[in-house]
Parts: sequence; C-alpha cells; structure tokens
Amino acid sequence: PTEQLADGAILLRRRALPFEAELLAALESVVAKAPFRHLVTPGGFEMSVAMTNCGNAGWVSDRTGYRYDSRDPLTGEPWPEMPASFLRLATEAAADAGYPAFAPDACLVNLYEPGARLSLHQDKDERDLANPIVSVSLGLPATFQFGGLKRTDPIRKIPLHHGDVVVWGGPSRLFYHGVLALKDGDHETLGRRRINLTFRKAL
Ligand code: MD3
Ligand code: FE
Repeated sequence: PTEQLADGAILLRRRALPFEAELLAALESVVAKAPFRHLVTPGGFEMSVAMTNCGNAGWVSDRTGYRYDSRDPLTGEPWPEMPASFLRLATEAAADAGYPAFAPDACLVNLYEPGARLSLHQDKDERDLANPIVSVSLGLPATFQFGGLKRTDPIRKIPLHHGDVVVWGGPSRLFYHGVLALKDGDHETLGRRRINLTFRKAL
C-alpha cells in the first residue's frame, strides 16, 4: 500500500517491518563503534536529537557548520560500514517508489527520546539533489511536519509509525520539514525511543 504525500514523496506504510530484527541487530553494532551523540549547531545550540552515522559519509554539525565527513570526529575512525540489511531495505524501497538506481553512501541515524524534536529545515548538504532521500521510522510514533519550498508555506502534519518508510524525491526533495517533540510512550521493541534512519547519496 503506497500513498503519495506530495509531488515526489511516497509513503510506504510498514515497509520496514519484515526487516525489523535485522535492522535492530545491525544498529547495535553500528552504535557500538560510533555512539549516539548530541551535535552542536553552528549557532551554538545542542541538538535534542542524538545522532550517529554509517556508510562512506556521515552528516556532522559543529560550530563551523554542517558537512559530510568520511570519519567520525569523536573517534577519528571511518564511520561503520553500511549494514547489508540497511542497504537492502533502502534500495528496495527506493525502487518501489520509482528510483531503481538509488545507491546511498550515507545513513544518518537519529535517536529521539521523549521531548526531542527537529525544527523546520531543508536538506541540501548533498551534492546531487536529484537523488531521493529514503527515511525509515522505528519505535515510538512521531508527528512529522511537511511544508513546501518556502519556510512560510503551509505545514501539514503526518503521523509516522514503526516501520513506515518514506521516499522523498522530485520537488519534495527540497521541502521544509521537521519533527514535533516526541511524546512519551513505551514501544514493544524500542521502549521510550524513536529511531529514524535517513539514507542519502551524499557524495
Ligand atoms: C523531506 N529527519 O535527518 S525523516 C533529517 O524523522 C530529518 O528524523 C527526520 O529530517 C526524522 O534530516 C525526518 C523524513 C525526511 C527526511 C529527509 C527529507 C523528510 C524529508 C528531505 C526532504 C524532504
Ligand atoms: Fe531533514
């Protein structure tokens, strides 16, 4: 069952569920090498969402700006390899949505605990914006905010649940978006957490 959220944005409800056990096991090994951390924005604020990465490029932020880096600044080591299960889900979902050639080299892993939020932003640090972004939601449900090309465009609220996958391509690739403060709850496999995986071709 696929749902079109906007021009180029395809919601594949529960598409990740068959991968759940594999994804969570692989995530543990990623986090053992590259732990979650709260990055600081160029403006000096600590993000409420904790992040890590896997793949050849990882998204990082510090006082100097945002960038993709081939190494984890915390350890000086390359980011952990993208697990095969991550890659398989991302490429299959992208193909379902009409992107059969999607080859992600970066996976940003976002950890939300109750109260954590992501304010409205655009994703434009990637080299070729013709590539889609594939996002995978796991754990507690969240309210996703989805606007338009201008910050002042009207915002829709879309609930995202455990296992939901969204492919953001075409015009929606540059739409403003964010996540409202996570409501507390208890998810049967992830407890009081939401994890979001975003797959990108960064380089
Ligand atoms: C729409 N993450 O990491 S995923 C991000 O739930 C980010 O953690 C959110 O926004 C999260 O940058 C939202 C959905 C998402 C990701 C990228 C997009 C939606 C997008 C890029 C363009 C348009
Ligand atoms: Fe984003």
